[in-house]
Amino acid sequence: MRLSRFLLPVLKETPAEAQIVSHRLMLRAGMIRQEAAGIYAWLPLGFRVLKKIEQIVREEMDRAGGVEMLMPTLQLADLWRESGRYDAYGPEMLRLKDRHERELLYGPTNEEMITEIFRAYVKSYKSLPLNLYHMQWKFRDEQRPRFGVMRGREFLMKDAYSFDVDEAAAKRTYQRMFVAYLRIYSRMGLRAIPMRAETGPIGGDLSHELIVLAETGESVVFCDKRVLDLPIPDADVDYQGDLTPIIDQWTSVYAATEDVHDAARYEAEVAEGDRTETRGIEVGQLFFFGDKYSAPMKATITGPDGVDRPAQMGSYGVGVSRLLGAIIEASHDEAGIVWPEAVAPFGVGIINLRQGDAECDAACETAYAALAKAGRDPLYDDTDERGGGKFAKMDLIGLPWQLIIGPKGLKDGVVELKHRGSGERETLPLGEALTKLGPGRP
Ligand code: 5CA
Repeated sequence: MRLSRFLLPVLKETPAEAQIVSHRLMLRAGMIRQEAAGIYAWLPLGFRVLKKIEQIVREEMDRAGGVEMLMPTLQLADLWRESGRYDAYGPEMLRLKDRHERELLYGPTNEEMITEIFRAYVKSYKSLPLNLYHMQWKFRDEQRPRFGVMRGREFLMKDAYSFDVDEAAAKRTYQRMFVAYLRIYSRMGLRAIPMRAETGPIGGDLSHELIVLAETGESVVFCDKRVLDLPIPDADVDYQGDLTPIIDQWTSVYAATEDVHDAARYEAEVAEGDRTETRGIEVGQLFFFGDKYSAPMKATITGPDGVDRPAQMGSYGVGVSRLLGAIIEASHDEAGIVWPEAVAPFGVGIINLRQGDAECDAACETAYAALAKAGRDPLYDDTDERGGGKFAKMDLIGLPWQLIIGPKGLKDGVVELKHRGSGERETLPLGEALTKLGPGRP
């Protein structure tokens, strides 16, 4: 991508309305634009990161046996009357009417709709387990939308819904999602800890929130700091096998949100020096709720014994748009964002220090073509802004690598390569820099 053909409206001033660093940096880096309270347009740079995050979530869901689909944002109120949640949900639900006076709502979550789809098509235990997911915009009319994409009113969620023949099978599905979630966040460079949690309006009696520790988080949490060192399962983890040892390892170390915190247990189980009471960002949540929806909505399954019973269900959410904020909270410095490689909007930024100079332009074009060919997604700053402004902008938007090409260096046959995370710089011939950045390189 050539910057001159892109839309990157970076702000020089710090926006006054933004209280936390991720919100400030997303606005300053031209990633999002507020269209109404808690409602954002995703500008090209932000959109690219959103897509990267979606793709990681998709790959890990598919690996764990998930099947992707897409449900609409608008739902019929009558569907929610079947589960009893239409009245119970309260003012967070955006309710509307169509031209025929039919009552609709903008979905805050999809348990009812997926249960309706399931009961229309699936009747036998032979079709189970089934784990359907989608990535779709949700609307919750939050009382206090704040912190940018962290607590939006419209936000992107990955929500998965599982159906099993009995409770034991449903718990195995829950375990598969537990493991998939460990991998999802770790691939984005985040340490998200599964913590025992309250179930709220989704319901059920077993739930974990995935929490990224951060001072700016909205959740108060208590954990044993040894949980921070537990190993993340490899990509070749056997989802068909017994995952209990992994789950036991993670759940035997104390980690709970404020709502379910057990002070006596905490003090008994956690050594004083390991007690960590802090705040965190909830980037996902797992729920097992049995027949809470399948019983009232009559989503029954014929078991091997010929008896019909409500399917055993769970749901599993990832806050896809919130994750941009969480990643930035965890990875930034005073100059701007420092994207982990896996979610960076572009792989390399090319800075042309003298646009219009034949030699500089030619070297930049060579680099641009080679990096594009190598699949490194270069962003070429081909504007005629001065060097200082280009450096500040590249640091702000946080691409992992910067390739700096100027007339002085080229006279000596060299360019400069800067690693955004460590700040390390290296002066080397262009060819070597391109080899270094080539396919398969970090
Ligand atoms: N149906 C279930 C799981 S599929 C569900 O709705 N779960 S949830 O309410 O916990 O939401 C899932 C995730 O969405 C949360 O963990 C959080 O990361 C994200 N989320 C929830 N509310 C918001 C919000 N207002 N803004 C941004 N992200 C949100």
